[in-house]
Amino acid sequence: MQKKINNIVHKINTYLYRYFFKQKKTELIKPMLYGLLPGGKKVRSKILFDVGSIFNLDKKKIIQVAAAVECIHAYSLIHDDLPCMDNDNLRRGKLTTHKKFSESTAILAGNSLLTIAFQILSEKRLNLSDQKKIKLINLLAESSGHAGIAGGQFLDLSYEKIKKNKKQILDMQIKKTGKLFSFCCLAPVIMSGQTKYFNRLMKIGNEIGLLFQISDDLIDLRGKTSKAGKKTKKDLKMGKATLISLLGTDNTIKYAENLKLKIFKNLRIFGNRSRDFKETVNYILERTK
Ligand code: GRG
Repeated sequence: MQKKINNIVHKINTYLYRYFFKQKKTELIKPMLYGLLPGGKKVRSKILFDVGSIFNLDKKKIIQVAAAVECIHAYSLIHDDLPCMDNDNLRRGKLTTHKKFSESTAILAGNSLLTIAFQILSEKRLNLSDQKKIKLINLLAESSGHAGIAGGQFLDLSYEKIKKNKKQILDMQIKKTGKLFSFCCLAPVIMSGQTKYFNRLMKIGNEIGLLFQISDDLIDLRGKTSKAGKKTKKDLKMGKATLISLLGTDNTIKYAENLKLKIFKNLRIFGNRSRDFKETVNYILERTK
């Protein structure tokens, strides 16, 4: 599994370095690249590859879409670490972008990573019909904005130190984390034109996002800063609304195990073609960083 992920990391990093090398040489390139590379597990890209292989898609196209996703993801991490949000000094084992550069630079580098994601998806060299590209761009915009990552982050911050129920926590986490995973499950459906699988993969994507968020919360609770590459044991201190704070650790683990079974059940229709995907789901649940 780690070998497969390393292979994907290498492919995406190479694509992104080359892409950035071709950009106009501006002052923001350095902080953008700092927040983007190296580092990062590239789990979202792995999911894109896994679903891409279910639909037998060309890996070159998947790499380009994955590069766009990693730019959005890096943007969200840079902004998440800002003093006005989670105020963190460490990310991916190094100083956060605003600590390394400055707050305003981190905001602008983040904004530029957001827009470059759409630049990548609208490139001529992404060999898809214009109609498919527009669909991808539309879905990625929807997944990142007020009804997706940004909206989820808003809820996450406004729920601090307030008791929230399960429905509210799940809604916040599906937006904050699930929507980008959902995009990774749906992009290959759009690219392949096999739209009859849209709803099934949207559901799977949201659930994988939830699973990922639960494992992230467990790492925060039990993990070491040195291993995680970011400060752990923060959620409790900040009064974050998580499933762990509501249900307790044991029940949250049970919830996650159930979620995994649901995902596996929904993948059954794809038979052996979903083997890599299932491996990734197990990895998400068992990861320690
Ligand atoms: C609209 C994109 C966008 C951002 C603005 C700041 C913000 C709003 C959203 C924050 C979203 C956020 C940080 C969600 C948490 C998701 C999560 C568990 C991130 C950790 O992902 P990993 O572990 O990170 O995959 P690596 O470093 O491995 O890439």
